[in-house]
Amino acid sequence: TTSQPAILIIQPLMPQLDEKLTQHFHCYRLYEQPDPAVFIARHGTAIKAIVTRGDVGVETALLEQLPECKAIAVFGVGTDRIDLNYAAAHDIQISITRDILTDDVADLALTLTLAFSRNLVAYHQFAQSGAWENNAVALSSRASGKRIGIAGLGAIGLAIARRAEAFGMQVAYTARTAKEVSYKRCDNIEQLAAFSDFLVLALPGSAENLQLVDAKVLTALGREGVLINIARGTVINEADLIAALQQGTIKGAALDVYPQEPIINPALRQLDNVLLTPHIASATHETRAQMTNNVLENLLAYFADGKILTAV
Ligand code: 8YV
Repeated sequence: TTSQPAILIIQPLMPQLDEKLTQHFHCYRLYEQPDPAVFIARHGTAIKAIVTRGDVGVETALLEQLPECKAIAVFGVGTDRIDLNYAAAHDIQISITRDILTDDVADLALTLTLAFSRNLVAYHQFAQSGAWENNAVALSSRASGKRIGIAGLGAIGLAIARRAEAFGMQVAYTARTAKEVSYKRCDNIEQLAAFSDFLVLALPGSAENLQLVDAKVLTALGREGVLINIARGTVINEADLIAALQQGTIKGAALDVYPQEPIINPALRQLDNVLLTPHIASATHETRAQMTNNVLENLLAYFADGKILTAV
């Protein structure tokens, strides 16, 4: 109804979340507008808050046209596509689904690591097709004892490190500041890559990390090295990665994120030494239900007393 606060939804959300938002707020959906500029000119001043996804964000040019919008609720933890300086300068509060998805994302990082080293997908196809009846079983690689380098030791990176440790792997990391952990800290990603059998990217997709993993880093990772990405596609120079995979500069890659989701570069899709998932690290029923509640509770708190709950 019109007495409910007006919020703007930037891109399609999961149906469960969209339904809950519709119950509590007057929802405008930017992605449904035939002419977004006309829509913003007409309704921009009515918008009090935005809901967006971690992987979608909000353009600064749009925020500039929403003078009454002082809250952004992110369905996710990524704020790489939100101008935090602009938000701070204009008293715009940003909430993220802090801590909720950490374990799921770390679980996927280890799932990819183990699935890659143990040839899980190829073995499944081999068994399911009946190929086993006429063919010898190929060998895979041991994961325990191997070196795992974690780029970015935030909550997710640390959860990955703990799991890798439990699997008997040797852990090293990079981070802007040293952490109180027993793991070896490397000065930069190239050094970490040189250390690693598995190089796991767990850093934000911020400007400073744009295409951080390039030909130099991949060469350092080496012919036996595997790249795992559960962060953002933008952290990798994709052309360099594809060349490295084609030429055997690295052994392989397991990826959950890509630069232009949901499009995956066809060159990447044609390779045998990749394991690809469609950005599902946080996509469990349990986590998505909690993320949904988090977004709703942050907005309800904001409209009740002007303060979001789980700030970035
Ligand atoms: C989600 C994410 O896939 O938290 C993030 O930043 O990338 C993921 O949790 C996304 O935000 C929702 O589609």
